[in-house]
Amino acid sequence: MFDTGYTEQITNYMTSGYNALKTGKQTITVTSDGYTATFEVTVINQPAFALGDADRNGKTDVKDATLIQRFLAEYEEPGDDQRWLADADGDGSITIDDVTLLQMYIAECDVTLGVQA
Ligand SMILES: [Ca+2]
Ligand SMILES: [Ca+2]
Repeated sequence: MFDTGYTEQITNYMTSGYNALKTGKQTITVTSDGYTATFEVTVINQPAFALGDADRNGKTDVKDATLIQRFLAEYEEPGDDQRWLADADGDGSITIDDVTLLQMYIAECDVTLGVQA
């Protein structure tokens, strides 16, 4: 990356990488006319539900772990916010690791949601 000092107002652009439901640092990519620029932003608004609360009932418990297993088994399709809520370790995808981490969290093991074990 380099900075030419050249500035142009762009109106025809696309952005990607922004997830309003995810707090913390996010990298947004803006694409226009074949040029891309990335910005790092920090989202501080708290989402409506806590990470791991996949069924959005305000509690993080074994029902959430069960629901995430249902997502994994494709019995149920997670909504956009549920994709984030169910991603207990915050690595961007819903896997059995999220179920395991959530179960450990529920069992009051020394784990932190949003951090990969
Ligand atoms: Ca719940
Ligand atoms: Ca995950």
